[in-house]
Amino acid sequence: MLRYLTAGESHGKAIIAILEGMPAGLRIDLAKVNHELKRRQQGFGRGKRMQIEKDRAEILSGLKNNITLGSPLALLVKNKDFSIEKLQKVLCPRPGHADLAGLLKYGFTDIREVLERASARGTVATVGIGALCKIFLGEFKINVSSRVLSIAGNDSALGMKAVISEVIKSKDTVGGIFEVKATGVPVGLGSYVQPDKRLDGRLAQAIISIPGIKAVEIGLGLGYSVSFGSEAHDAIYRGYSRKTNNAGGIEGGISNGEDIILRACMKPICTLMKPLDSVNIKTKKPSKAAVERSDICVVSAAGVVAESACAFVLTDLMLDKFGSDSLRDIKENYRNYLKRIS
Ligand code: EPS
Repeated sequence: MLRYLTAGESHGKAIIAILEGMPAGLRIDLAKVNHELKRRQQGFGRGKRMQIEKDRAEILSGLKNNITLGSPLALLVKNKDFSIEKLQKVLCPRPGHADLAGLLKYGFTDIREVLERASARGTVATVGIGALCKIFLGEFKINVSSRVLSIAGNDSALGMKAVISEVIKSKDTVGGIFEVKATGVPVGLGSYVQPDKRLDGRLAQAIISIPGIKAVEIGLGLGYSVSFGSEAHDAIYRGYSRKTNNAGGIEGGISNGEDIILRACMKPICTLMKPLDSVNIKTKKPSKAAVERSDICVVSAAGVVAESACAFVLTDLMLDKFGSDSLRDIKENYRNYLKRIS
């Protein structure tokens, strides 16, 4: 089983991740990891923090001569803005953020103690882990990518840019929809035998856990609700080929060999420069919500994070199906499997 744990606060010393279960014998190119971290920092509508940070990973364990040993990989990304001890208290919870629920749950008297860990800065860890998984998947010619489909309902490149520009001027924030696509995925990952083994269930869980993600659909998704069975399902032709992919590459919780396609919706960032009504947690009097440095639109960065979440799930299921100790053995099993189903 592939598993990971992350640690780190937004303005703490570093973001840390430990990945356990990666097989021995995989060459890790750190430049590829750093490339993914850089992609996460980009996109029109990013805030000032991204001009401060230059996210770069160090791998502290699990490698010898850049080859995995099968032991846990520990990844560290240092924060340049390490100001957690100096930052002032936050007293007015931002609607939509973890602020109020987190404060009440843990019994804090300063919202900063919630937001430091709830921050989407933690997605650095997801992307670091995802980058390692993408390197593994690359050995099997599996590729995971993403693209922004719309921002506030605008689906042209010009329209998306224009709406973000407007929102920057009006000091608001905006969300949108992105798509993740995985190509080269073999038939047979995941299973219908238990709910927690279903590929669609695993992907949905991994993606909706990304901060700000409010909906996930696979393939035709919500479109199934307005379609007839005769037009919605992907007919099977000679050589088990398909002319359509409404299923988004998954049938019965198992990859069917077509591209895996899913879409997710990200809500607008909830730190507003023109804040909503809130209540001061000390005085209990009405007040405007806290204003913190933040972003305007991060849909494209969320797409990069979702690629990583998807890469992790696919890697775990590849290891589940083809073995988990040595890359050489896994490749041999993979080749034999492809021969059997061809
Ligand atoms: C982020 C870092 C954060 C925010 C953003 C994502 O930096 P800071 O809070 O110092 O400006 O830019 O976090 C949020 C949107 C959030 O809600 O917490 C990052 O590295 O992605």
